[in-house]
Amino acid sequence: MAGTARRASRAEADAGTSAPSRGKSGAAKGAAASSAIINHTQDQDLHAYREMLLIRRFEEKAGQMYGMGLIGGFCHLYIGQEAVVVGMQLAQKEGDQVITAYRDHGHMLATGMESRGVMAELTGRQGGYSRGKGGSMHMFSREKNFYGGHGIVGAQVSLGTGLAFANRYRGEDAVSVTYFGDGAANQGQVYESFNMAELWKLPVVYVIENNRYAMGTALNRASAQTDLSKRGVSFNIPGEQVDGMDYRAVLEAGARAINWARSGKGPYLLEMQTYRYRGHSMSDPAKYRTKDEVQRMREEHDPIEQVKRRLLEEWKVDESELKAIDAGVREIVNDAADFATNDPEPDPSELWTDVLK
Ligand SMILES: Cc1ncc(C[n+]2csc(CCOP(=O)(O)OP(=O)(O)O)c2C)c(N)n1
Ligand SMILES: [Mg+2]
Repeated sequence: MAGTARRASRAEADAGTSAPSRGKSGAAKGAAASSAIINHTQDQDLHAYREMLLIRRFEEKAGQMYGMGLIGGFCHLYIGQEAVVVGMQLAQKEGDQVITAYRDHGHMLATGMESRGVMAELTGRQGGYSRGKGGSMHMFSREKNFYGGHGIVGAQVSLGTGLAFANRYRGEDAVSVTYFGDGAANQGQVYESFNMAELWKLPVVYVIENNRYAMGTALNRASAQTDLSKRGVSFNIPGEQVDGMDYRAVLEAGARAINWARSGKGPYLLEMQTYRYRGHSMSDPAKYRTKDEVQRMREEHDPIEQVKRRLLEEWKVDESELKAIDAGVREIVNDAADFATNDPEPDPSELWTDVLK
């Protein structure tokens, strides 16, 4: 991919918002990787606040840019689900792999991929992670161990299981963190993957992001068993339901699951109970649920507001500190949007590169 997107913008590096391996989060990450008992610290809350806010603001900006016609094709926003990827990323260690579906911008930012490169891919510019040829659903970073971005529902579950197989085959201790939705949980290949993963004790953590809807279909209209943590039972895969709106709960369960997988015990399943605030994609007015339902989730469970309240009321962090974080995040996102608006489109000769022959 083009060097422009790869380089951290100065604002991004200054604010320490991208990779959890940088700055203050290092200690938290080490603790999570070595033990299931997590000491929640002020630094960890500040880190999570910053990371979740970056995803939220990035997605809001992507929504605006889509509305302005700068982004073509489909665009699936992650707003409301931020605590899932941020908590899981804190539980991971360097080298662990991430793979997910099409609602993927949050996952990319959490792995430390740069806002500029992600936004420029959305607008189809040459500085994008796939040189502007992939768009929202086709972005990868070998450097950050992000394996996409997949538009075929459930397909990434077999691919993520394959990553775990490769880790085992090569004798590497990396864990594959494989995300999928509540809708994808009804896909056949998910269960073929579960069977192989347990049979061969592959190091994979399956993270079901249960945001209660698959396009316009509520979970209970499409699933006979709505406790998705039980979906691995007939394969002997342990599972847990987790409050996916609280990054601390995600981190604790994530650390347990990752330790299990890394220590050779095989796969582990986590059902993250979460919620998406926006429609399935930008073209979905979300008429299958009430405005009250969305409002209630925002008011009572918002993952960012929870942390903000704790920082102000329990940790007694000065409001000005949070305002400085907000300003830093806005600067990164505005910079990414400017870059993605002004960067040139790929040269026509790029039509003939990266083609599988
Ligand atoms: C194999 C396949 N079938 C159907 C679709 C159309 N489709 C795209 S997203 C989606 C819903 C998936 O919902 P879920 O897994 O809950 O993920 P969410 O969008 O909620 O993140 C469907 C049916 C598809 N992309 N691929
Ligand atoms: Mg869903």
